Amino acid sequence: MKVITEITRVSKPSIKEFMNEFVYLKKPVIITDGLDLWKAKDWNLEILKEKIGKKEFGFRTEEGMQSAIFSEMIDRVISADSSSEISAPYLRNMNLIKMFPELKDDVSPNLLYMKNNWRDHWMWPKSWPEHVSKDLIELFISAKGVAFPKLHIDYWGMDGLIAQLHGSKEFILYPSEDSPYLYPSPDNPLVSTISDFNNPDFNKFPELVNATQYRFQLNAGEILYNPRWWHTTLTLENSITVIMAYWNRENYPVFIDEIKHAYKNSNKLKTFAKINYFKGLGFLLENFE
Ligand SMILES: O=C(O)CCC(=O)C(=O)O
Ligand SMILES: [Fe+2]
Repeated sequence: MKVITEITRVSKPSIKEFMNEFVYLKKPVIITDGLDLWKAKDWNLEILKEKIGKKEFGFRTEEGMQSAIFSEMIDRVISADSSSEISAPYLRNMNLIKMFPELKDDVSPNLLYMKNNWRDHWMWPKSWPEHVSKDLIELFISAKGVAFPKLHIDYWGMDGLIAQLHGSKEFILYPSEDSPYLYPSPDNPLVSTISDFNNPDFNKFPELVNATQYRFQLNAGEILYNPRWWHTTLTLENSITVIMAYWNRENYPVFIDEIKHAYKNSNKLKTFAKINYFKGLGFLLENFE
């Protein structure tokens, strides 16, 4: 298996450069300084604890949603870093605006690199599909040593803008065309059945030798653009990350396929109307963007 530890890093690219050199070519990139206007770039765990306090909140786990008290969980994350006995769960995929509206001003204005995100167009529906609602910003908080559970490709055909606000993470990426070498699960082709990438079992997964792994660190203040590649993470230092879904002409056909699949058992007429609305919107955006 080829391992590449370099990823292109660019400082304040113009939106045109970002689109032409990365989005349309489906190439990942780290923008080293795109978060200047966000107060969130100065966040740390203590600041979030102070802002949110004892609020009850929900986070996603492999076993389903779990709820907890925010300040207590942050204390657990902080102590997990210095103790080998205490562990803290990955507080992940939290809907920032919905759950923590008090943080909204800190993640405004919209990032420059979200400018051509079709999701943000005024004609994009506000609340459908409901899992990828227009203003969704997902928040992730993790202690050093915590890993994302699976190598995967994101749902809904989305690309991702991943803003590292505090601490650092190691990212492992594989190009989307490496899918044949990554043993996708028979139940879910977007999730790989390989779990250990430090010491992969090449006897069990012989095709993996043909894949190209990109492995690099994402540091505080940086934004990673992931063009719908396979990805997973390991937290290197206590971390706060936000992720925003991104659609444009290059991944829109996959989005349309995914909504067709996801709603295949729903009301046929309504789904048909909605899919056609999205198809029409795609045509307009592609031709008049
Ligand atoms: O751990 C991370 O930052 C990645 C999260 C992710 O890929 C996801 O939620 O889809
Ligand atoms: Fe993901």
